[in-house]
Amino acid sequence: KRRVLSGVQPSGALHLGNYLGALVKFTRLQHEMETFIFVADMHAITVWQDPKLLTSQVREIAAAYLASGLDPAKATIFPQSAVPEHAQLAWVFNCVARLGWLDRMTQFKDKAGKHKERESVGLYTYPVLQAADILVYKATHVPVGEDQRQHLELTRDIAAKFNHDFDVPGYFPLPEALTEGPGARIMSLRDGSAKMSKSDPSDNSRLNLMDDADAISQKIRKARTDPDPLPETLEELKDRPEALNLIGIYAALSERTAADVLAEFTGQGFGQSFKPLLADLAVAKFGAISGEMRRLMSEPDEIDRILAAGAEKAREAAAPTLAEVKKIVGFWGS
Ligand code: AQP
Repeated sequence: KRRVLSGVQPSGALHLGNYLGALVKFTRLQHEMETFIFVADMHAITVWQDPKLLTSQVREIAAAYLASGLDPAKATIFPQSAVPEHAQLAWVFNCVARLGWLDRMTQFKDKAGKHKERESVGLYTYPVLQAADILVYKATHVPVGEDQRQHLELTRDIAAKFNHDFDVPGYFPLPEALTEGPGARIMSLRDGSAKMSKSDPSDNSRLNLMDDADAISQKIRKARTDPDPLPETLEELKDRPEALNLIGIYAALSERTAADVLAEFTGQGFGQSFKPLLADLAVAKFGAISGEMRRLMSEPDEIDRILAAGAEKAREAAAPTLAEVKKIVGFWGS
């Protein structure tokens, strides 16, 4: 049985990378497979979140899901913390995963920087909770951006070790990361070697879904580029990461290939017509989504109703796995 599971953290404003790397794919996949999409509030608190804001941030992510086309009749949409089976399975997986495996996770190293002893334990074990998020539904497909690939490998390692250690061959599926697509890795508008990220201190580095038309146009106008004209082939852009990124964004937003977009602008500089047209594209796309998000956010009860119904369905799907796992592990009363 093919099942999709993915989620986004309510830890700040959603940006173009989240939209193209994740949300667009969720919307497409809901028509192909049984789909579970959660709001990762338990992951969000691995770094400090203001308790007064967290609930509204959860609603905002839910609104972004709905505004970008997720249909609650097709996809199960729910807050992670409303399904305690995630955390319960995560504990078992904490005892399956090895320290050496987690020590290799580059995202932790990037986020923790020089002072890892000051980070929460949760930030370190976050990929183990992620494995539980996925496997508690025995999900087979996980649509994520390229930056999550290593965590997906870890999920597969945990699934395989659990199946082996407890002698239950094939019990957990080895889920597949769906990272392909034009938005797999959107880079910062200020630095073509860094990914576009919620936690980048510079707001000019990213296009937020809720940015207004002026902000979008200004950020694109200021986006770092180089003075050279656009070449004929993508191959010639390989040492020009900022240029390549903008072409990729244009292609993803207009649903064309990067080669096709490049051909249209060959010989021109960025300022001439490329950047103004890219701004128009982004304003049209984001304007429609943020307008719908605002409308949804003005009806929090409606969002809460969708989340509560989703949580109930998700628990129905997760509970049998947890009951089986307890039996497999040998816990009392199972
Ligand atoms: N730049 C990106 N390009 C493509 N996909 C991306 N994703 C994130 N950045 C890019 C994908 O968005 C989904 C949700 O991410 P998350 O909420 O778990 O946050 P994250 O992966 O930690 O990335 P963020 O949003 O930029 O936050 P910070 O600043 O905290 O790192 C995931 O599928 C992710 O791959």
